[in-house]
Amino acid sequence: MKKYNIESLVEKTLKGDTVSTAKLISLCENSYENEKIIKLISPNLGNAYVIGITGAPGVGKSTLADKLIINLRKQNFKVGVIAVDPTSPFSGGAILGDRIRLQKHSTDENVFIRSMASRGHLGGISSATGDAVKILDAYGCDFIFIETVGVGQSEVEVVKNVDTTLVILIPGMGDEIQAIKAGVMEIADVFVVNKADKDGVERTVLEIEMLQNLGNTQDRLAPICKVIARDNKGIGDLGKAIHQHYVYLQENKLYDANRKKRYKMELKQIIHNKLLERTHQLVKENEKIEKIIDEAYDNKTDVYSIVNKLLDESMKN
Ligand SMILES: Nc1nc2c(ncn2[C@@H]2O[C@H](COP(=O)(O)OP(=O)(O)O)[C@@H](O)[C@H]2O)c(=O)[nH]1
Ligand SMILES: [Mg+2]
Repeated sequence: MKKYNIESLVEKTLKGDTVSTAKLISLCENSYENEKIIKLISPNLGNAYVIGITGAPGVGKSTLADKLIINLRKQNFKVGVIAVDPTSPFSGGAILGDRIRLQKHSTDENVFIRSMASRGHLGGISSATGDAVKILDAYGCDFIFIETVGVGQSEVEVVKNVDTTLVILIPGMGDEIQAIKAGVMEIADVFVVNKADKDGVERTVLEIEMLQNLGNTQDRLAPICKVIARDNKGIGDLGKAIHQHYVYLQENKLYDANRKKRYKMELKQIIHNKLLERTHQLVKENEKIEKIIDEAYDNKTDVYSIVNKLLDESMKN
């Protein structure tokens, strides 16, 4: 791989250079120098407010993000978007649609849009998006949106890494709401019923309320916003609901607490990945391992003693 001057890329990113920012995200995505990159930008992190947008394909996540961005741009905020693309070939059309829909902003240097494949990342998509969020934060974004299809566990992990999670539903999804409730009900900070131009909006709202009342142990009920993203209707109220969630977090000392919790999760994840890497290294085919296996095979030593010895040696390095 080509050699990159990481220091210079970081310096330019901190000054708001878009090309360097995109390059750093790509490098991190490929696990190239990501430790160095994150270390260098760390003193400049923590300013961006991160919003997750999750929901089934086609519910209008991109359309909604687009409208929220327009509002934020009117207030002169700098915005980043990370769209986690499902790699399923069936969603090819949706991905293309996304690009076109969000393209409008591509001439605006205060809107940075980035697509990421949901598979093929060494540390998992949540760590890949985590790094991208940090880089966009360093780049100077005030708000960062992460759009993800709320289906798999890994996507749920992604939205656990945000300040406010929007769960998007549309009318006529009764069964789907039931099906997704387990994973999604508790991560929703704000519910959005999009496509409120269609029949069955009140029913969907009612279904959400029923599920909320069922197992609710939280002291805060996620508000339900009815919007027509396509026609820019209800976006102002949704913006207010997001802001109110931010105020709620601050007033209840949850803003920092949640971020610390996330930091702990990230620590665990990185330790896990590093140990896994080390595990592979430890049992890699080599003379030493073969000798150990021979000894174990001849009952000269037991497996636990071997493991403890290997781990001790490895930790010293
Ligand atoms: N009827 C209606 N269609 C909408 C609305 N919002 C978005 N759409 C359409 O729904 C389709 C999917 O939107 P998209 O934003 O790509 O959904 P995503 O896959 O969740 O990102 C597009 O054809 C949009 O024009 C809405 O409020 N009402
Ligand atoms: Mg989309």
